[in-house]
Formats: sequence, C-alpha cells, structure tokens
Amino acid sequence: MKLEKDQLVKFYSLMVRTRKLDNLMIEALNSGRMAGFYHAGPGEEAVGIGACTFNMRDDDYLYPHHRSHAIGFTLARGISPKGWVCRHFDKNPGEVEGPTAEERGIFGISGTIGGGFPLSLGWGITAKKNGKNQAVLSFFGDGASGRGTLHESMNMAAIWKLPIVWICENNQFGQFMPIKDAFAREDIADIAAGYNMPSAVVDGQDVLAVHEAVEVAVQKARAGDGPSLIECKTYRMRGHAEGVPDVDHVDPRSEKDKEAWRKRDPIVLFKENLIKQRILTAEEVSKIDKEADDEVAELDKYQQECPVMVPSDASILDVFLYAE
Ligand SMILES: Cc1ncc(C[n+]2csc(CCOP(=O)(O)OP(=O)(O)O)c2C)c(N)n1
Ligand SMILES: [Mg+2]
Repeated sequence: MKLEKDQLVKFYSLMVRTRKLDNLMIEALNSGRMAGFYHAGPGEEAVGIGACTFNMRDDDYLYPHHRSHAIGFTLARGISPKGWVCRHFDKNPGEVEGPTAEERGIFGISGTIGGGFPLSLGWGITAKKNGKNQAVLSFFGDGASGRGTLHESMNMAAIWKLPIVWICENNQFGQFMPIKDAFAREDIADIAAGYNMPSAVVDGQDVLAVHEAVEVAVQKARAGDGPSLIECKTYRMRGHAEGVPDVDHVDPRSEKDKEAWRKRDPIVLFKENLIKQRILTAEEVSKIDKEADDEVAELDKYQQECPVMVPSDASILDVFLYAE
C-alpha cells in the first residue's frame, strides 16, 4: 500500500519524538535527576516505528523491544507518553487520556531476555482461536536469538500456522557481546528456514523498508499463512545501559564503526528523503522538530508536578517493568 503524505510525516514525527524522549532520559539519568537504569536506543527508531505504525490493528498483540524502554512502540500505537515519562521518575501520572498499553495489546516486557517468545506464542494461539484475523508482532534482539525459547516458540508457531511476525532488531550487540562472536551465520533471518518460515533481511535504518517488509508478513499472518521472520539490521550507538562501560568483550567499542553508523542515522536519512522528494520543506521539518522539543519539555514539567508513586498506585499491568 502506498503511503500518503500525512503517513510519511507521521513516521518522521514519531521518530523525532522517540529520539527526544530518549535524550531526556539519558540527560536525566546521567545528571542524577533520575534513579535506576536506562537502555537508550538512538539510531534504532526506524525498526519499531516502521513496523508498528501502519501495519497493526487496535486489537493486535505486540511484544516490543526494550531499547529506549519501548517508547517508539507505544507512540506508534497511539499511547500517551505521560505514563512512560512519569514512571521513569517514580511519579504517578494520574488519569492519562487515550488508550492504555493493554488496550493496544501490550502487556509489558519480560525482564528475562527470551521471555517474549513463549508469551508471543500464547498470544498467537489466542489470536488464532479468536478467528478475527488478529496478528502478533514480536520483537527481539540479536542477543535474544541465542535463547532456546526462540526455537521452541518458532517451531510451534510454524507447525500450528500461528499469525506471528517475529522481528529481530539486530543492533549487532548483546550487552558486551558482538553478534559476530555469538552466532555462526551472518543473518539471524536464516533461522527461519529451519522452521519452514518465510524471512527477509531489511535495512533497519530505513523506516519505509521496515514498514514494507512487515506489511507483507502481517498480510500473510492475517490470511492464515502462518509466521514469518524479519531481521532489521541496525546498530547500538551507545553502551548497553547508561553508566555501563561501552565495551566489545572487554575492549572499548570501535569509534570507527560508530561513526560509520552515525552517518546512517534513520531520522536524518528520512528527513533528507522527505525534503528531496518535496514532501516537506526544511522549514516544515524544523517546525516538527520544535514541536517535539516543546512536547518533551512539557512532559518533563508535567512529571515534576506529579506526586511520587507509592506501590499501591502501580497496577502490575500498567508498569513497563524491565529488570537486568
Ligand atoms: C536471560 C537473561 N540473560 C541476561 C540478561 C541481561 N541482559 C539484559 S539485556 C541483554 C542484552 C540483550 O541483547 P539483545 O537481545 O541483542 O538486545 P539489545 O540490548 O542489544 O537491544 C542482556 C544480556 C537478561 N535480562 N536475561
Ligand atoms: Mg542487540
């Protein structure tokens, strides 16, 4: 399906908002304004946003990836970022307008890497039994591909022809381990052949390429043709978590590699494309950037005015829990 101008603009504005919210958390944690930990994901925005924004129905299921603590995924699903911002600062956001995560088929993230595979399998079984052509989008990292749960779940999903699209956000690293030292083949997508699933490898810096590959897989899932596996090649630009040494095994990660990937920033690439195709002018792009800055400043102000969260405020379902 050819995307309209407003859809292309939405891709851009969602990626920019994701980046700016990511930057807010990076600043807050590194300045000591926020406690805990944060797994930033600058440079990986095109994966979740490209896959989820226009390929999902409200009643589909989503297991997001943990980079940027899933903010791009929830924005793509039309969920207000107020709760996400507040919870990072241990604040109670109060009544938040718009759909909740659960109403958009998001039920949290497993603190155990690999826990998302059997959970998604369960939603796949539910979707199939419901008989309403729902789809499940299940994201995982390159590091998670080493878990046995992947194989058990992909095999069962294939045998039972479940409507699951498995999407690997391959940022080349699992904590301190480069994927080239942890996986015998070049492409994680090759795993699909073992389970008789179609697969694709796409440029994870290209929001349109991700959208298109996932669109095909979602159509297959809804039509009853079973699961697919899509691998999006991207790169982790920062350390595994803020404040953690950014190493490749024990040595500092290559600045040369980072520089090369920085030149392929998905937001910059898409912005240049929009301007070149005359979809937006440079001024219109600056206006979107400025609106996003203002929104993030407003959200930060909002959380500062909210009361501190107490345990009884937090329902188990509306908290994005993430544990190391
Ligand atoms: C079973 C398990 N082992 C280890 C961890 C610690 N851990 C958290 S994230 C992570 C790296 C996962 O790498 P990947 O799946 O590639 O995702 P990325 O963080 O690169 O986005 C690890 C090892 C964990 N949470 N669960
Ligand atoms: Mg990774």
